[in-house]
Amino acid sequence: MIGLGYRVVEGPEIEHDYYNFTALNHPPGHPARMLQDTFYVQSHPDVLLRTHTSPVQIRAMEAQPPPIFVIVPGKVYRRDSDATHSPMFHQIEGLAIAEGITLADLQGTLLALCRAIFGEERELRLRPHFFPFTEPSVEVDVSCFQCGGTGALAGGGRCNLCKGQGWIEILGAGMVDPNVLGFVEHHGYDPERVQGFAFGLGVERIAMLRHGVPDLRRFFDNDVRMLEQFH
Ligand code: 2NM
Repeated sequence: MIGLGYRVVEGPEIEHDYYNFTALNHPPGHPARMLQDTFYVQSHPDVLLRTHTSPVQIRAMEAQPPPIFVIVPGKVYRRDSDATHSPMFHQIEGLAIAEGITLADLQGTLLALCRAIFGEERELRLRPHFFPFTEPSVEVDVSCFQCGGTGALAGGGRCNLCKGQGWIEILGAGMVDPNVLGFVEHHGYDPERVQGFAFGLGVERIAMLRHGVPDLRRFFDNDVRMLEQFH
């Protein structure tokens, strides 16, 4: 992403409701705001542990007028715990805002990112989805790097990684909703003049896929025998 002209930005893990939800176009009753999903600070009902790294992108836009190209890695927190969900995990989100940015730019950028992670032979598939902060929104699949996208293994059996589908879901993305830009309009983001895309991926999920790790919790046990396998 540095090679594509992005700058790495970090921000606070303890956030205000405004940056985590309101400025990201989550209406007042949105389910992600509920106590079951979000860790709130008991004495300060508007203060929470960030549930995604997107609030940093609002802060980045407040600090710099467009054009902006930023990539945001960091810890995020959700009230969820099983083999594929940890109450703390890591996300990487990207944001590109300028005049004339289109969904085609999003596709090319994600293709470069996904080929850098999973190999130069990979292809992408975009499926329609919904996120509060992007319109349109997509979920993105990469062609399976174990079976080459065929869904079948050399021996004749069904590929276990992609379950015979040939595709694996790796991230969410979309064109930033003009409502989001409206919250930073007074910092130079005129929704009638600039537009752009955003995307987000779960770091542990990608690492599990790439390295065949069966349980997400192994990343956080601090057992050096687990970590030493990946020199
Ligand atoms: C995702 C999927 C789609 C996203 C949107 C924004 C912002 F701040 F521009 F509105 N940041 N990140 C985004 C969009 C994140 O993660 C799955």
